[in-house]
Amino acid sequence: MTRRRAARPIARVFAAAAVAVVAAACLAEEPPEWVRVPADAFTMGVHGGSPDEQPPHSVTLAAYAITRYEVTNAEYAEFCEATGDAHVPADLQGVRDFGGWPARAASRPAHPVVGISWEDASAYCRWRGGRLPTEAEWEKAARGHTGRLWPWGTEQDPTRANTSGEDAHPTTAPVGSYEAGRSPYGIHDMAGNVAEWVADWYSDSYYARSPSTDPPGPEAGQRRIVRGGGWSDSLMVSRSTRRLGVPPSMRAAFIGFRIARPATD
Ligand SMILES: [Ca+2]
Repeated sequence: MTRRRAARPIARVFAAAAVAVVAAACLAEEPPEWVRVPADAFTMGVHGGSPDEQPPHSVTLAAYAITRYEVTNAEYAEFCEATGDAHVPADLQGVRDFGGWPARAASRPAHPVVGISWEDASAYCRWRGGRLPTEAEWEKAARGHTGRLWPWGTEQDPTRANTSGEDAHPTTAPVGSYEAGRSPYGIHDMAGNVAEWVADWYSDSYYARSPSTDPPGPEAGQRRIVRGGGWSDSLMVSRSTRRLGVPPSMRAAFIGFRIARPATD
């Protein structure tokens, strides 16, 4: 984990200039693209996976919307410009080719934002008028109704997602780079690229007692959940049912997020 550094005056000048460039570039962009997921039931969890993925059980969700892509550096830079130092991503100069912030946003605007905590992600979602998806909403958006293991189906195909077994992108890829890896709802990068924060606390026994309608997750816990695996994970870790609990303060180079909100129609 990288600790947030206090910005010195010259660094603040550079930061303001770089953010201004990024923000100017963003003015002409579309707002986040939303995908509506209709109200109905799906199977959550899987036989034969890790113990915390079992038992598979039917879950019915109200209609909701979720963003087609992971939140990008350029989108997150707008948030930083509006909120100052409160939610600046971690400096990742020691991690592969990521570099610091805001230089990272300027050099890789279409890549998913990384180095943000669960609270950073939650605050961003509120700022955009949404929230993090629940764990159930995330899994339904990833695999649909047919019990798929990955968003595209049950075939173990490393060319359909940015994971550790795929060489075109050593770390993150621009969001939406894997057209053939889309979920049944046309949502991108639900396997790989960055693992994604969801709203719920983690409990390894939750599936045995969770409500069958709109499960909100445990009331309390020590870890939050990330889903879908990232660029440094194997394809097996990127399965749509795989659950990972991590400290909510973790600000890692492989964790990002996307936004959800209630359906409006
Ligand atoms: Ca992802």
